[in-house]
Amino acid sequence: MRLPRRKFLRQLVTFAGAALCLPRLRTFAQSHGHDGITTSAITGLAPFVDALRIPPVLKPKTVKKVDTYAMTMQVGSVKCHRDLPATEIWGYNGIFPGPTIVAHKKRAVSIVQTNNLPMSHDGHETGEMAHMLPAVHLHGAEVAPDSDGHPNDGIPFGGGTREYLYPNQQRACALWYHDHTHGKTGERVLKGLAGLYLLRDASIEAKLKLPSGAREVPLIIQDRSFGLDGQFLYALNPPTVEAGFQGDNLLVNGVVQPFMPVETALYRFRVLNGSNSRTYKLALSSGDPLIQIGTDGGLLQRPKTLVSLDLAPSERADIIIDFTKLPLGSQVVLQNLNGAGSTAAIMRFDVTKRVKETRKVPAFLQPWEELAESESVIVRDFTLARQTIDGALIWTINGKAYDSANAPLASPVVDSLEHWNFINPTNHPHPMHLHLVQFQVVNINGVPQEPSEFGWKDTVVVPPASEVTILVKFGKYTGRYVFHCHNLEHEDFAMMGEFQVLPKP
Ligand SMILES: [Cu+2]
Repeated sequence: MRLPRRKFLRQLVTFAGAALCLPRLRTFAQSHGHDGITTSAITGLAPFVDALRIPPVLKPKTVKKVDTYAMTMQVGSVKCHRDLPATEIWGYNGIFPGPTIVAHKKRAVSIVQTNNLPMSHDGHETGEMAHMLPAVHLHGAEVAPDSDGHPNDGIPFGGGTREYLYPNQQRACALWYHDHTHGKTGERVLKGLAGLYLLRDASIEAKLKLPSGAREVPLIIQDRSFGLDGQFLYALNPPTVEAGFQGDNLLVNGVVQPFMPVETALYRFRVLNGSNSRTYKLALSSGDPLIQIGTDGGLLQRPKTLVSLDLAPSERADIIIDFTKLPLGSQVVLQNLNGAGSTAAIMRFDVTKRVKETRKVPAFLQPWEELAESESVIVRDFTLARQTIDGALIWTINGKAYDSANAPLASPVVDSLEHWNFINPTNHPHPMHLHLVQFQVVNINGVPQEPSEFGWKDTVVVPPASEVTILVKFGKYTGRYVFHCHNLEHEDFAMMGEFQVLPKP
């Protein structure tokens, strides 16, 4: 769907104005502070009373050496906490979070997505809003444009389908698939449309003897607020458009502050911040370190031993926690040092069984391939701004609100290197995400960085009043892709642009 700019801006105003008839809105429960926190009607949920759930791994049907899957976007129901009624969700295959896909390097995956979501969720989605068709984006993937979930490539309601083809030629890493409806991403991801996609490379991971099987655990961290009826609260009021939605309950894999029994062993956690706008600072209550072995784009060169780890929306961290030295009965809380009260604790590990651990954290993980800066030819500046247009607050890149009818903001050439400077004069952080590529962080506020310390990234936080420079290598794919802030309310309110990769002249 291509909307002329004026029409798009009108739609934005309508969207902002339409907040009062958004599904599941509970106006009595809304906070109007400036932090974007939506206050639950149900407070004081007891932490650590429900066990961590692990999203099921979907089994592929294999056709001609391509792992093929079929998924259906549909309404489902989930118990997020012992003391909450069931919550209605929108999920891939009707579950929250969606099923995990395990893919293998150099082996393609095809996923046919079917849209059986309700066209009129609560009778209010009419007119232009009803035409916001869901697109599925595999975050972090190097794919052809028609499989990237561009907002123009939405899947029709009423059983429409689209096939996404993922070649999996890139470095192994944890990716995630999620809804990418323009103007509705925040609401639809919050309703549950997100899942993990683990791309493995047996030739590297087996040699490292990393914890595996039941000791490799996905942790999708999200925040939600609940109405008295147990439903997710979501409203686009000025504070949430300003700061992004923040819930006052922390969930892991769809469960409010779960507990997880562990043995005295090493565990590998594939952590994803799947929240709309909340940034976590992870730490262990035991004072033990988090050993980070990977980032968005795969394994680091060497493990990093961290007292705490910051994770912005859509960032992933591959971490090892060593429980070997803890006495039986120990309880270790995974904390959020950025939080307070109900948002200070994420989950708890309970040491319940003594075993002998033979694995060790490898000293070296994989060789680092530094992009050579001297080859970089093009430098582009992107200024991130908060603006008011026609009375509505929106977020822009280089003065432009996203509109797929706009000319691309950048036109790199295949196989070229570019410096992209993100300049953030606002008082909010913006986790900037580029589709298609993994990049390297080379400079922050004029200070050169050691890119290997950051690892391969597809999302980088640009702090308030800061400037971050990344080095990007555009590969073989040509065509139009988006880049945007991954604070989903900022994204929905237009902090998104396109780049068009051109063939060699
Ligand atoms: Cu932002």
